Amino acid sequence: MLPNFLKSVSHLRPQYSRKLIILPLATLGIVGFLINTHVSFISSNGICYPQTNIVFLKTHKCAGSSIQNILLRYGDKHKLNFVLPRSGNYLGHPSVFSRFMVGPPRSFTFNVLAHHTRLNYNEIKAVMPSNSVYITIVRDPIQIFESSYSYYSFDKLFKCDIHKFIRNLPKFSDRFLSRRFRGKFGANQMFFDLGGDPSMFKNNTQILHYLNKLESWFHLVLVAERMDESLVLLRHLLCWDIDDVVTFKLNARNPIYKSNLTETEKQNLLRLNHADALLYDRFVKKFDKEVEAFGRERMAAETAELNKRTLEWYEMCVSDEKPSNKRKKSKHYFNPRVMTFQTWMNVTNETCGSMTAEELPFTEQIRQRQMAIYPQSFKPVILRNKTKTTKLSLKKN
Ligand SMILES: *[C@@H]1O[C@H](CO)[C@@H](O)[C@H](O)[C@H]1NC(C)=O
Ligand SMILES: *[C@@H]1O[C@H](CO)[C@@H](O)[C@H](O)[C@H]1NC(C)=O
Ligand SMILES: *[C@@H]1O[C@H](CO)[C@@H](O)[C@H](O)[C@H]1NC(C)=O
Ligand SMILES: *[C@@H]1O[C@H](CO)[C@@H](O)[C@H](O)[C@H]1NC(C)=O
Ligand SMILES: CC(=O)N[C@H]1CO[C@H](CO)[C@@H](O)[C@@H]1O
Repeated sequence: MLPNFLKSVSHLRPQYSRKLIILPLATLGIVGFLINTHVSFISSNGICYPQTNIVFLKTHKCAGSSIQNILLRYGDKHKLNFVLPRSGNYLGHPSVFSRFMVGPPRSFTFNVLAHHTRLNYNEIKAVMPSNSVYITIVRDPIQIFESSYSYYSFDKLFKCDIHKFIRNLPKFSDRFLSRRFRGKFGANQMFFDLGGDPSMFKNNTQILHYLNKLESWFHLVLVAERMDESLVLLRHLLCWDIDDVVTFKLNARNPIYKSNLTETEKQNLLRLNHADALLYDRFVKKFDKEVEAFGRERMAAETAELNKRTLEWYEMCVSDEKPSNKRKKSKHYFNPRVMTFQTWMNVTNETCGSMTAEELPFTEQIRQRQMAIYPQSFKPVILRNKTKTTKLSLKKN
């Protein structure tokens, strides 16, 4: 007899063969126990079970595109089901995630959520399997703000360049400083993306309370400045192969647009992004502990191996890096400062294609596949009437 939790696992993952499920049977108990204790899925005899139910909360300007690419690749390869909007690449935001943004999971199971949304933990929990692994990524808030300033044209939002903006910080009203570009982008971006309400930004008690919640929800919080270690921890958490976590760091900011802030300017920006500063500090400390627990030497060996593998793939796949081209009719916010990878014309390896794929076309390809198999996994079509909106098929059950 299969124990109950195993039945639910085999039920949730029809795409995996029996063998894969039986093989780690003896260790599943340990894995099941370790699932809540963060980065140590591998049991003492070295057998672990590949995780296929994953929530990646993609924070803005945190190198999240690299992690997203890894998840899209893996999910595409293993025919997993994605939580996807009917079009585009946003699930809400600035509105927080809601189960009504996607079809109700009944005859199918969602496996991966890897697209931009604003966290509402309970709503995500309502559509994702209960054994999902929750991941997000943080980055130095000064870098995020500086990067956002050029990427999202904050010069228009705040009507001045970043240096003047910082100089005038004490003169600006709270209301002015809480502006968000397109309602989405502004100060304390990570906190905002992770579902924190801007009303909390100045209250330490509330910030710390929310950070405790985040810490209890996420199995692993990656650190953008420490991408190699992050990828190694991610690989072990998910029990994936090394090639699964190779990434070429897509969406990097074009170096010619890098600005140059003084130490004082940085300190002032940190005060503006106070909630994010506390968040970053908390999760970097936690990350340090996890690397420590993983073992420093073991980590050094594994990051070296990953870098070697990444270089091999890069040399095989990438011929050049160029600014991305504006796609006609794209609703996606376009910025010419984003670099993309060009692949060799003579290399046909499919993995090269997916490793260098941009988010939108890759998402579209996955959506088409999933739409053909599980059209009901997408938000039901809404018939719009002049006066009222009718939701179809949501009310059943
Ligand atoms: C901060 O939030 C806590 C808890 O909601 C509240 O008791 C306290 O009065 C707030 N502090 C300030 C300065 O608003
Ligand atoms: C592809 O073309 C490049 C440059 O022309 C060459 O250096 C490389 O070896 C070729 N790769 C393969 C697999 O033929
Ligand atoms: C792509 O390249 C990798 C690494 O060289 C290789 O293991 C894999 O089999 C290739 N895939 C195809 C479809 O040729
Ligand atoms: C639009 O609303 C009117 C009045 O309520 C109704 O008669 C009509 O059937 C509605 N059309 C659609 C397409 O739902
Ligand atoms: C000292 C220095 O390099 N200053 C440069 C900082 O960046 C601005 C533009 O972003 C340049 O105009 C300055 O020369």
